[in-house]
Amino acid sequence: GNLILREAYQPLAYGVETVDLDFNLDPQATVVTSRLKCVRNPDAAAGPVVLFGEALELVSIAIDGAAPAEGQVRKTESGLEVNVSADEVVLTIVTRINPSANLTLSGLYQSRGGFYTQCEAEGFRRITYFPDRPDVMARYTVRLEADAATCPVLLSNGNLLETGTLPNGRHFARWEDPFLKPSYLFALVAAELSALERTVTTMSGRDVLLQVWVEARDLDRVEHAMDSLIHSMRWDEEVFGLELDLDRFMIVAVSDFNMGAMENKGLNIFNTKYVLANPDTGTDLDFENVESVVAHEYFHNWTGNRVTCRDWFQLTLKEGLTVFRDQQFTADMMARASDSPAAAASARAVTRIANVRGLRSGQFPEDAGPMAHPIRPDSYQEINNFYTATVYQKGAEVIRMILTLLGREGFRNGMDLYFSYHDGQAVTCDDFVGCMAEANGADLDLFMRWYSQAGTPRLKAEGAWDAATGTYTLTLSQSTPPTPGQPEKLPLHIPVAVGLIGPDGADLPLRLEGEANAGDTTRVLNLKEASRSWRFTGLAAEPVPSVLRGYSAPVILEIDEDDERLAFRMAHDADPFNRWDAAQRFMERVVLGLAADAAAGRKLEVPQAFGHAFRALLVNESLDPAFVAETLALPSEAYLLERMQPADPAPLRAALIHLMREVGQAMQADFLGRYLDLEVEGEYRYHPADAGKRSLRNLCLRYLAAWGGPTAIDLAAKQFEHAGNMTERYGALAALVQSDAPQRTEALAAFHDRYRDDALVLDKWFMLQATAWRWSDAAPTTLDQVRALMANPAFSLSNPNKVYSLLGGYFKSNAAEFHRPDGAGYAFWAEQVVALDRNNPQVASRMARALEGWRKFTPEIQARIRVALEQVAATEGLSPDVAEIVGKALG
Ligand code: DPP
Ligand code: ZN
Repeated sequence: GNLILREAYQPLAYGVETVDLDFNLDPQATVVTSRLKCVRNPDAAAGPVVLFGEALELVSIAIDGAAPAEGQVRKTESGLEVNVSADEVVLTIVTRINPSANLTLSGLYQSRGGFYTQCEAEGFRRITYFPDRPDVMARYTVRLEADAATCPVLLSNGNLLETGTLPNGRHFARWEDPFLKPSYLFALVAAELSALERTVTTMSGRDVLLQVWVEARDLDRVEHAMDSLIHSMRWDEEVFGLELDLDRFMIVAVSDFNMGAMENKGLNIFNTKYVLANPDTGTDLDFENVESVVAHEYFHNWTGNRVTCRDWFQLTLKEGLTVFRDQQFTADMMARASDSPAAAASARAVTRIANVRGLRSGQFPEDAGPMAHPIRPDSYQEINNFYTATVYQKGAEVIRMILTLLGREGFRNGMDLYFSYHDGQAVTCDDFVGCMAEANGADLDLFMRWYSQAGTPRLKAEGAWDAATGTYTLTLSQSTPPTPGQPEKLPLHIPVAVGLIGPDGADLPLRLEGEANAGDTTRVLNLKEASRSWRFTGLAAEPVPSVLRGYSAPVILEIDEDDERLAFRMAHDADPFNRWDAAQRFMERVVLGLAADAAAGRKLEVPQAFGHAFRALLVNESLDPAFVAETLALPSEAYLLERMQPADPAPLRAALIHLMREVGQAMQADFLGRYLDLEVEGEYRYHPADAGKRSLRNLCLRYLAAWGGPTAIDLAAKQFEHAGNMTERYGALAALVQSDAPQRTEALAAFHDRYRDDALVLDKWFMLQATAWRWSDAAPTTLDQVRALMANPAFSLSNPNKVYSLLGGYFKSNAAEFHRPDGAGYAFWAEQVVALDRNNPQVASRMARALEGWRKFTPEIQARIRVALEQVAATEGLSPDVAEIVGKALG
């Protein structure tokens, strides 16, 4: 593949000032006329006008209204080059494209009869020839013309100028975006849609029109997305002083979409999965996801759109920052809905826990494999492969550390300075961190290493107690393992929040050596070197350290704690995140111990101390149920496989099944008791208090079903039958799927019948079956079931959501079944990756990534995976997307 280097950035010789686009929309032959006013960039080296183009038929090109001279327009590998001598030139380019044949879902494509676009990162060049780079910012006007019957709604960015009817059943609309934008933020929609509308007043008193556009039959599922949008607007006004800058803001839902959603200026286009939710079709988690994705895309209007990225290496500039903003928003929303300060703190912690779970199961494996890259990568072959957990989630953690270092006010001052300097510009991560530093007089030079160093740092914490002086010395050391292309690592600036717990379980006021008085009970220690010690004085007894509170840095904490100490922190740690983490550490230890026993053919026994600590949380009614559910939920298999050396999915699965069964059986009365107590009365509402109860009830049900006693199965079947909302229905089905009971099949059939015409809900049905554990060797293999489900009429390889649910579920969330010893899972993977790649390389590449971490497995497993990787790598006509993934995996 072609390697693009960050260091090779050069501005283009010509930028674009204005773009006038005219679309004559037709399924097979859409004609795009583009009028570009190109202007020489005084800061760039001389050169031609560079235009990128892909899968385009060039109809004509005119230069200042005239036909080009011989040799003036040159075809290149990536598009066109136009030689001009003037400082300004107007290019008129006519291209023809075929949206109905565009199965890549990048550029202009069709979904259920409508026209939609996706231009990030490089889709605009599949619409027309253009200097399709984020550092080319221009003003756009757009005219759309389409068939009025099939496409009654015509949308583009910005403000609507004019609409009208035309002969032959056609009609048109003209739009103008008053703001400068890069081409990746262009969008159009032409389809048969209906909108939910609201008019709201912004902080400066302007009335703005909000619309959520969906198919008419989905109008009963958009209220929540609209509420989320309004909440997002208010939050950005209150927290960052940022106001909506347009008179109208639109969200459009489309069922065929590669990603979650896209922040096109004034016209966000969303995967239906992140718009549609009502109590009958969406779980509490769906409601939460809709709220956070709506917020994420809305927040991009400032962090991404008003200030954008100079080049795609800077992607985390907008994504890390915007994920950070949506995580803060979610935490605030959860806290606001809580009815007491304690509930609010717990709700915040639950949000934080979910974020860290995502990081550990999604980003840690990436950082430990062949795709490991810094949050600001140095090179790529295909930019679509770099919309990663590292750029997004770890990027958000890096922004969060800046907040920790500067404080709320300092962070806000840095943001204000960033917008005052860079509004309307395409900038770099250095520009952002530079503003944070300048606004606070802070030195963030060392901190910048987080942008350039890949790999998950290990943070080692060791304590030494000196009873004679009442001094506790905490030594923190760091190291980062080598990653591809980065054999040596340097120390990072790691903020480590620390507390000390006294023997009675209460936090101790902290006093560092040399300080006059004891102060707060949690302190941030700034580790900037390979190793450093801190001495806490004035202590009466040996404390228990609680390190990395709130998960103050995206590292792996290595600390020697015996079972007793973990149980102590599970019971007492005043930092809810660390209390949860203590439970996770204990579970991880138990599961990995059981897996080692299973691998060695030893008898499996769950340690008693673990059972006691687990039960103490389960029956603790003073804790927020949502928090309890998090503490008792197993770490993800993906994360556990990273922690197991070498990784071996079969004994790990045996260990997990054994643990759930044993615990479910041993504590059946407690699970049942909590289950019965936590019933939520009344009409469904999406509210953290209710959601927390449902979450813990569903967790109890899963443990009970894992045990599998008849009362447990009856309970699950009853919940399924009488469920008043999707959270309960899905929770019951998820529990039943983890059993061999006949009710499993009945419930799956009933669920399918009820939602047979509901694509989004069926995604859950596909996913549950693809990810289900096999509780009995007599059950059909998951691979056989996945193959059978592919033949279901509701399944389609060309719909990304279906692929992510069924194939993605199997490849990425069912390790033991996917890595079956006969290698049939890998052969199936190779077959599907190659088939997908012919139509949609982005989706294929995501599936391909399921095996990139193959070197962590046992040698026998590696040998089998290698065969499949080599098979895909040897396939002719592989996309650059998949080629980069398998190439790096084998490299
Ligand atoms: N820029 C988009 C987002 O993350 C990419 N899908 O919101
Ligand atoms: Zn984003």
